[in-house]
Amino acid sequence: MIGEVDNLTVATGLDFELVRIDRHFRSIRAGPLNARRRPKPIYNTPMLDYRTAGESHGQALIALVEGIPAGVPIALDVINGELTRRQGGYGRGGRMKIERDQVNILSGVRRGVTIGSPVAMQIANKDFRLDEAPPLHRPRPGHADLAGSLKWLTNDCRETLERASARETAARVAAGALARCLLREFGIDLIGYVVRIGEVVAAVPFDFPIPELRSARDANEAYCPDQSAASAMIEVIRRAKIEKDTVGGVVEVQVHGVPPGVGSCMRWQDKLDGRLMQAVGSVQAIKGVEIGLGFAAAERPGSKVHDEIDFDPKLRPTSSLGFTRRSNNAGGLEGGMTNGQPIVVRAAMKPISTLLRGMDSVNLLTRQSERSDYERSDVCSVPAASVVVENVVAFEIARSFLDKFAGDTLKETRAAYDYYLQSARSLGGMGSTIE
Ligand code: EPS
Repeated sequence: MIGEVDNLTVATGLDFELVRIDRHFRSIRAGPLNARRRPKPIYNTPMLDYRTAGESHGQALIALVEGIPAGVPIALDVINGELTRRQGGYGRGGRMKIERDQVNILSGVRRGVTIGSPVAMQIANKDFRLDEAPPLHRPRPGHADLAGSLKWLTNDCRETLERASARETAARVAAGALARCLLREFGIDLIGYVVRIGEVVAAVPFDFPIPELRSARDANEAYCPDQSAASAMIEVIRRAKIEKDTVGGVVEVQVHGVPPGVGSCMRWQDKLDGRLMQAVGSVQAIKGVEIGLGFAAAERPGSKVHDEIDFDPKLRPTSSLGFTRRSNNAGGLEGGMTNGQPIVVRAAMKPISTLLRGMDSVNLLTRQSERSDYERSDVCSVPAASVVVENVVAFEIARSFLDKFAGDTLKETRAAYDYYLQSARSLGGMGSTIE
């Protein structure tokens, strides 16, 4: 299979192998010579992955992250900071007053740095009463109660709801925040915020620097950078609470600093837009995911959708490599790959399905019509969802980033990244292409 091996030296001073698998599938694996004599198969599963375990009122939530390279400094304050933000936001219920979500790293990290082994993280539940929690027989429309009870052949909705609960998102945030520790080594930064609650829509400029957006977002409990929209959003949530109802909304995530070429158009499984949609669409209560202009692109002619291309040599050091756009309607993704522009993902969250006023339902024991059960819940957790989606997006970016810049160690990943950027910057003009 291996056609040729070239060696070259790049700015980092490391030697590299260009491993040509065959004419059609070419894989460039960068790393110190000898360390990577055998190329990895191209069709391997994504290197970085995670699983979660735990019930809402079980002992703890667990996130198990595999495939993070050795040598990544882990900032506990970053992970715990994201967990604390996830607990907050206007409209949260009583549970968040009980819990103090903090991660306990059980494996994979030594003296604050990853060592290449799986990273197991635990978030203890203070409200641990799984065995004592009462059964629920009147499924809440919109929750997993009925579908899950039918699936697992039970009349007790609790069997399903304990795992279906959005409490699990704490583990996802921990995994995503861990992945951010890798991303920040490469200057990749993210921000998530709320752009809509019910009918209140915020105006958020997409070309603002992240630090400014972040301080505007953190100035209110709606997690929305537009202060006047934030006040109106809080009012909508307050009214919903009085009416014993719930409200949904839309969150948006921007990712800055991702170089071009992350993701791929070669296999549908590797398309980064598809991966983002799957990951974000799997977050509890998310019913729609858009990239860039999203559904609005369908309303416009092509000339008003596609982002025209310019070249500005001054911007060559940035992730755009100098190829600037007059708009970012593609949301940073073309052909399933990053194009160097900020990535923009939006997600629509339905209103929480536990309503204090209840909804019409059926008692699973009697099959008679009754109002649905009430469990302690939130009136609105769209602000919390902005934190969850931000970190879920972070994980997917890190996963695709490592697919391109694979390495057992951060040093190898950095070398692959540097090698790629150096090569990409020399494309065209006076530079040369890689043959
Ligand atoms: C949540 C914990 C849950 C709910 C909420 C999110 O805790 P409890 O059920 O004990 O109140 O507050 O879950 C839901 C809204 C849901 O429908 O499952 C959390 O940690 O985010």
